[in-house]
Amino acid sequence: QGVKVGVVGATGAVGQEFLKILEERRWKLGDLRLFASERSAGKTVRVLGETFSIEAATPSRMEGLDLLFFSAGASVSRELAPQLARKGAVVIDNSSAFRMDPDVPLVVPEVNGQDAFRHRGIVANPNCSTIIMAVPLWPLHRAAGIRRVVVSTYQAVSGAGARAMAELEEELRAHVRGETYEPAVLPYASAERHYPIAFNVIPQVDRFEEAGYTKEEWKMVRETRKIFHEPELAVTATTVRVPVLRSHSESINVELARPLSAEEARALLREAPGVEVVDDPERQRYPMPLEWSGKDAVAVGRIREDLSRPGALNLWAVGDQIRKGAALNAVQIAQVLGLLA
Ligand code: A2P
Ligand code: 11C
Repeated sequence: QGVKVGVVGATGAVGQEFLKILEERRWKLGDLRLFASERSAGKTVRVLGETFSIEAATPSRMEGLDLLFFSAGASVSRELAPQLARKGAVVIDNSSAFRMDPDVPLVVPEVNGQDAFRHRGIVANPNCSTIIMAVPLWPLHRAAGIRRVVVSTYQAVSGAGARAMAELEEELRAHVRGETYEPAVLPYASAERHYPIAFNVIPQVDRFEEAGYTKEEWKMVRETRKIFHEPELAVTATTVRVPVLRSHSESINVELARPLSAEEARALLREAPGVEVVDDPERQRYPMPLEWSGKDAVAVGRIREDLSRPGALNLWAVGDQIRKGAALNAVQIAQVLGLLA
């Protein structure tokens, strides 16, 4: 008995975090199988006191599993997820492959958990920056109606993968040694030009798309509209990479139809699921990525009225993008569906 779980991309940053959450929660599983690319086949991993062999991800090997977590990139998801869904498995997909597909629910459990039940075998997990913004904005939207959101992100290098983390570290080491280091990963691996991230900020996350917005910026706009069921919601984003290893931060300006005082907003956010208010300027308390890594909640601080515009508020949100921004959100979707309990 017990649910039979597969993790596709088990050697990656999100897959590893997923296994960590499984260990913490100690659910009784019927089976646990770990998949990655052929390069990793045969490697072993210790989970829940047992040794597991990594298997190459092929559909035949995944037959019979009930619940699959995919975090191996959009092309792997596109190739494998629909076949598995057709055979009756539930796939929770962390890639961007199906997020905007009208037949696939895009779910942040604190916001639109009920949408998960409309799945036809695939549920999509949103982009990390979108999740970190959606969790604290939703209670404000419900209480006071959002008119417009202006967000700027401060995104950790781990969002761009293990190679980007190594690049930041190598650049710092080279600097200390008085040497130069030629960047090859950021802003994204296949970009024409690469820039250093140490002692720098790069106002480009992912490739450029229409209207001068990056793909990451469009994700924040389009995914938020879908999750909130507000197809016209006015959202504009500037996404920026900063020399932080883990956890994304976001400066959010939100204009409300019914003005809220900073104190009212703070009270709403204190009650909101998935949010922790860390907001005490007198004691210099506000969320920072260095202390927020590894935590489940999205932390919100610097809550204040925008004195330039009546009815608008400023917030500062920080979330562990590998945890709540990816692995934990996927686990919570499985919990909503009653597949992990
Ligand atoms: P592998 O370690 O074998 O390359 P990250 O996003 O942290 O880079 O992780 C990506 C994850 O996706 C890794 O577990 C990686 O496995 C896996 N992966 C990459 N390509 C494939 C593929 N073609 N089939 C299955 N898993 C893949
Ligand atoms: C980053 N947000 O920080 C990206 C990574 O759509 O799941 C996650 C991409 C995604 O670079």
